[in-house]
Amino acid sequence: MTKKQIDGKHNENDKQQDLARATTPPGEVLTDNMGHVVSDDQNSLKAGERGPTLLEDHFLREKLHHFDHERIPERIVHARGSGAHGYFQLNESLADYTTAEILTEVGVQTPVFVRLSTVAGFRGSVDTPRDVRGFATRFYTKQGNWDLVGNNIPVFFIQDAIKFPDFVHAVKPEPHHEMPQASSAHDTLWDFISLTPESMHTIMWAMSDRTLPRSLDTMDGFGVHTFRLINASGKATFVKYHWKAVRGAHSQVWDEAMKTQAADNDHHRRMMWETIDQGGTLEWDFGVQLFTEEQAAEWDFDVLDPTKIVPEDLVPVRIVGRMVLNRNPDNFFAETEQVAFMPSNIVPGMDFSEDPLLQGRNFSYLDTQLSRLGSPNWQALPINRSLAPVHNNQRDGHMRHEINPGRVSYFPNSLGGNKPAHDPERGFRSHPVMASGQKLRVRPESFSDHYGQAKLFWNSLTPIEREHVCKALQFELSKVETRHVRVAMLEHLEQIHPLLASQVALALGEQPRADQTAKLGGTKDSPEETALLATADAPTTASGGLQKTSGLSQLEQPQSAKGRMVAILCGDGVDASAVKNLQQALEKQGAKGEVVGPHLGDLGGVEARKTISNTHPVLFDAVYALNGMVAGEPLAGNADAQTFIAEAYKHYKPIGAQGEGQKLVDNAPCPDLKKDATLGVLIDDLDGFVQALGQHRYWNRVTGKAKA
Ligand code: HDE
Repeated sequence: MTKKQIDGKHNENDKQQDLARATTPPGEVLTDNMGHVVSDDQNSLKAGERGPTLLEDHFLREKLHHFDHERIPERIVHARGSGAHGYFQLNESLADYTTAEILTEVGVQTPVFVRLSTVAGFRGSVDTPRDVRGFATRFYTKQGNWDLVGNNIPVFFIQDAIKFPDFVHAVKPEPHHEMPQASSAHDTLWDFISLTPESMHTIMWAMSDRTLPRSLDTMDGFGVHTFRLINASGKATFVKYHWKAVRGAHSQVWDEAMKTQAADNDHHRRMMWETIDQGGTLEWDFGVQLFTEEQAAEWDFDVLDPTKIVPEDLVPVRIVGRMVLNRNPDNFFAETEQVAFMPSNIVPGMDFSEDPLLQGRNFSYLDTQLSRLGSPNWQALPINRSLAPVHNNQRDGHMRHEINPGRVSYFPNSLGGNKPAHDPERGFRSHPVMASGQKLRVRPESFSDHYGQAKLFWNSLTPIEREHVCKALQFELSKVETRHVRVAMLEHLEQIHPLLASQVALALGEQPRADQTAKLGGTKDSPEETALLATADAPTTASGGLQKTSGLSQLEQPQSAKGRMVAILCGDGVDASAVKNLQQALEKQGAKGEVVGPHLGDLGGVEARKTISNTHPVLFDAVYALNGMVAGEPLAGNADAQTFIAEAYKHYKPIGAQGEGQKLVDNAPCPDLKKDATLGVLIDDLDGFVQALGQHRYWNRVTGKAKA
């Protein structure tokens, strides 16, 4: 049995079993694609030992033919992604709102495949640029596939699908020189944004910490659009879907994200792979915001507008289930690359809303699969096929896999007993939404407030998060070469908050508004700056009367050490029992300690699997210093190890040290570093260190006093 065997966790209709039918075990003997045993596929057939290759060589031709056609077009957006299998389990029934079995059958584990992606970069780009992340989930339900194709931020840049090609052309690398790769910091994107006021709320999210996730399982997910749920008596309720990271949503800081790209292009993908490979899981709570059409009609924003959230202070998120990812794909191409999500994959008991972005997506995803996967039979690929049986009169096309017996492929028919038959009871029925009116190419007036929720977002962030937004805008806009684009953006920022606009103006060499001239502190991360950004909330509109709301700041997140990676810095002759104690203490909390030594292998009873020079502090959540020697000198004197500590401090990460390790902390080239437990530097305090991991970052290092 391979690892595709049933693990007892999933329901009867197990996708694992289904995929196993398509999985070819490695063979003993080499054959060609028609099953002929091959005697030699390393030398082509030639006329004489040194002669030309013969066209007759059908083995050569077949091998090259297949190779020549191995590539398929990558996704036009979300090209770079990583996938994993798992299950979804409902813990609270939503039967009052829907007939969808996946949302009513408590305790059933439904197989899922999830693909998490960046948006702008190509398939071979990096994992940690500043970018929105795709969060696409396929539920293989008993009623057919349900795809929830969302993002890690709850709003989108445009309000109408017809603008999507323009937006994507603007954000992708510029067409004349194909630069920059996987980055939004360039003229065409900001030109488009500056001319598209509806993008202001989303651009605030894009410039926030949300777009620098620490790992794939420390980001939340959002269905973005308003959908409908339909109950047994045909009543519709509006719903917004949420994924809340069980480990909490946490981010990297910008300097760290940039360095991560250099240290490991595949950092997020590798973390997800290794976590699962080592028996761990990635987990999210599934939540819904439920509200009626009547409630929605009361609010000063339109729930059909995808640039708006429904603030959690208006409608709390009700957690009703959990998703667990626990199995890596067997083959990246067959599963992660060929998976084809579609927002139009919904099941009875659900329906769309009239959100014009969603309506356009329902066309676009179906359409794109044809150019990416090459045939209308892409739905029969193992990763795409439904666990619910498929019967209809669709036939033929390139690469047809099914063999449909009989002569009936039409309806109505008498020759086949009028089958497959319609089933009005079990079948999908659109909710009878009233729709009438003139044909108009317009945007509704109710979509016209573009700054209200941008302000709500700004107000709801903590000072340190505001500072990060401010710095991101300073960085991104300073990369824009065209001055009028930069200036146009300042005018928009002015509408969100004059202080924000002024701070960005200063960095761009523009004149800040006269009453907002307070300078940035001068030094990076200065107390003055943070205090400045703590001031003055903006008045909001389009937010249901709220000034700020919960659910937006990442610093409200749960504190847990689970999944945290700790670098244990040590040298030859390290105190092996100290390493083991630390590792055990970490494991107890679900964290992991990786020994980082001067070389690979044995350090004296402890094995180093990473070295000080082959890894980097940005790849860890915290550092713990112990003792030992490096090339005959004490670890504390090693410059690279000292820098390791300094970098971790600079990125606000917990630092621990024990015994001799303390000297390494003393020697770190970081004048601000204080051995102060309240700043997350814990000396000879193992328990305190493990607890500190839960806090993720010590933002109070910025101010020394101001609270995050
Ligand atoms: Fe997508 N989007 N999108 N998008 N999107 C695609 O579909 C599109 C939008 C999202 O891991 C493409 O199969 C249009 C919003 C994710 O395979 C394409 C519009 C949200 C993924 C496409 C949007 C998303 C895609 C490219 C505006 C969050 C990756 C390949 C009307 C709610 C799925 C593909 C995966 C992928 C079109 C806007 C999320 C071209 C036309 C809003 C997570 O069809």
